[in-house]
Amino acid sequence: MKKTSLLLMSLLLGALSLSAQSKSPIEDMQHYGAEPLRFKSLKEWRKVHRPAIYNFFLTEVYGRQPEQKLPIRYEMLEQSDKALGGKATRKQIAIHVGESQNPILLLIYQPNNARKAVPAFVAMNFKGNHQINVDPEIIISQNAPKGKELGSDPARGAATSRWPLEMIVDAGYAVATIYRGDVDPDFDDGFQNGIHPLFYRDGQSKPAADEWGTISAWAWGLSRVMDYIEKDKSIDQKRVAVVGHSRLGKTALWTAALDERFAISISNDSGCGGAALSIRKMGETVAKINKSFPHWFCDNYNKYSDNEEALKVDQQGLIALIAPRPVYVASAELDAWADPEGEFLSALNASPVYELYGRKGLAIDKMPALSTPSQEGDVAYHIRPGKHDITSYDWSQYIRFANKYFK
Ligand code: GTR
Repeated sequence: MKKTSLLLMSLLLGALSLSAQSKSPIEDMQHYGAEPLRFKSLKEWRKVHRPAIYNFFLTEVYGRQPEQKLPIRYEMLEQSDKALGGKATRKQIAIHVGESQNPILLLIYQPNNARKAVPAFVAMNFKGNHQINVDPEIIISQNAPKGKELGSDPARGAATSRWPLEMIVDAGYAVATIYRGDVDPDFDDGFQNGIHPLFYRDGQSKPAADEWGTISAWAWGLSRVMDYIEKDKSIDQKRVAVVGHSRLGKTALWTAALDERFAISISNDSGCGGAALSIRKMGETVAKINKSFPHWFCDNYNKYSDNEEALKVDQQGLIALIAPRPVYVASAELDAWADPEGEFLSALNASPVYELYGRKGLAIDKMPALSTPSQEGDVAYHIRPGKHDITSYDWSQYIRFANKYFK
């Protein structure tokens, strides 16, 4: 061979291997779309498809959490067994992250007189721990809404209807909650507040395109609650459900996908970027959510704005990642923004993966009538009358479902 053709040949080979290297695993990934996830064997799911789908959500949707670990310290601020009229113990714990002066405040109510460690619902709240109940002892976070909105104390108990604490405690469960703003305030400030900056590498000022947005940060916070529960012998770490409403429902699903210590995941009206299939473009779409909430997902997710067809896997993949652990998806009739049918279809299309584990997925294949929960399978679903909200009806169904596994 002539010298020049040898040179050309090696150039060509070099270019080929370069392009092979730079091709991301996402481009090479199979396109599952929004279809039912049917595979030949559990082995194939675990070896091939699960890792690919996991990587997709990790790097294209919510963003990777940092590998770096910061020292975490739990400080018991207050404890009383006189809560909720004497039926519950209230605990308030400051979760100190690294050098941060801004702790995450964990509030727990758990039944008194339990003979052994109790199961728990872990849930994030929207406006501060003090809004979940009128209990005057609840410590108000320094990050909670201030000024006029709070006044002397008017917001205390403002979200009581979303937190039927007595019903939950009477059913034998603990409730453990943290305020979203203690982990990462819910607005776009270029990731300068909240926990993100604590993890920046030298010279880094915002997360890379595949690194965590706010939902992944909230999920990180919920995992720290689980770390606490592992230390508290009065709560059974093996019987913990993570539950969330709306944006926090998206978070509850992603938290359970990331952290296998959560035994059940419950998505209440989570909609776009949660349980709902994006491909349907009903109600909120990927473009709309990225525009209104540019901080929730990782930067890579912008690729899918008005481009849902390019999503290698839709949100049924997120539910499948939680399998074989039970998942509950719930919708509200008037919540068209969250696309109830899209939420139902995700639950349905994730179900074949549950069957690979020898479990039963969703027990129905058509949307059920209002207030007719399907809880026979390990994937459950209900749609209730009313608007976008989490109500005591929703909670009563979650308790019934959790009882199936925890009691
Ligand atoms: C809406 C948002 C939804 C949902 C909801 C909520 O504004 O479009 O995705 O998360 O907020 O969290 O209540």
